[in-house]
Amino acid sequence: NLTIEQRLERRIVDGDRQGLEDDLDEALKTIPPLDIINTHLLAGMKVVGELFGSGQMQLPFVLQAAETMKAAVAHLEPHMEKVDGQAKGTLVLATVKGDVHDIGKNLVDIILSNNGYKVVNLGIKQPVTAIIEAAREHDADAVGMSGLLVKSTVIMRENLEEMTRQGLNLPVLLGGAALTRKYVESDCSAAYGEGAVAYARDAFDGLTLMAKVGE
Ligand code: B1M
Repeated sequence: NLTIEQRLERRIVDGDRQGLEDDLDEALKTIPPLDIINTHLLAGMKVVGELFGSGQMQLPFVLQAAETMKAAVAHLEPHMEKVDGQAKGTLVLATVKGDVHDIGKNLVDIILSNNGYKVVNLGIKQPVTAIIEAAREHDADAVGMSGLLVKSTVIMRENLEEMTRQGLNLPVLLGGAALTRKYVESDCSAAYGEGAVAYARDAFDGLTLMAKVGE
């Protein structure tokens, strides 16, 4: 007999969407939606990452887990508190070239959007040219890049070099599981000329950093 929290975690690991919404509605009676995501659903995703990494789970099942996670987030989103009013600032957000992972990026979008920021979410596999173009077109206050592959951390650094060459020196937020604070604050900062680069450990960190951009 699992608790509702354990059941939700299991649903992510098993990619089990049958009755997912009923379980989420039950959880919502006592747990705030963001806590459901951060504590229970992400716990399931962590297990999936470990199983996949150790060869105990095959890719199609990882994909099912990701789809279940997305469905859960979509169901919870309307229940989240929103700050109304003028946009506090604009963030152009993308998963970098060659990388399809977007669950974390989309959480950043949801959390910032709900807190009064305008987020231009470009999607996955975005070349730096598209990011620069969108930053100019939308007169962005900051750029956010997400990526989960080790390869993506190199791409991010290259993107920063290209942004410098193109004369874009907006504050940049970098996030994703393969990054470390040290890599962002040393290698990436060094690659970004005049611009400022910050490491966002999670989506709330992203929110805190965006608030600093506006100061
Ligand atoms: Co992939 N995958 N995957 N995968 N996958 C990882 C990343 C991996 C670590 C798994 C493992 O081996 N243990 C591994 C990378 C290894 C490496 O690079 N060294 C890996 C691999 C190898 C791959 C493929 C290459 C597998 C293959 O094809 N053989 C392939 C790559 C495809 C590609 O990108 N070209 C692949 C594919 C997939 C799926 C499509 C099946 C699926 C993604 C579905 C999707 O996103 N739509 C998937 C998944 C689900 C994972 C794991 C299991 C979970 C990722 C996730 O969604 N986590 C992952 C394991 C892991 O991360 N340890 C893994 C939950 C999410 C909320 O966390 O995105 O980290 P995360 O976001 C966090 C923070 O990082 C931060 O905030 C969030 C929390 O609040 N954050 C930001 C993220 N971006 C931010 C931006 C910000 C601020 C904060 O501001 C800009």
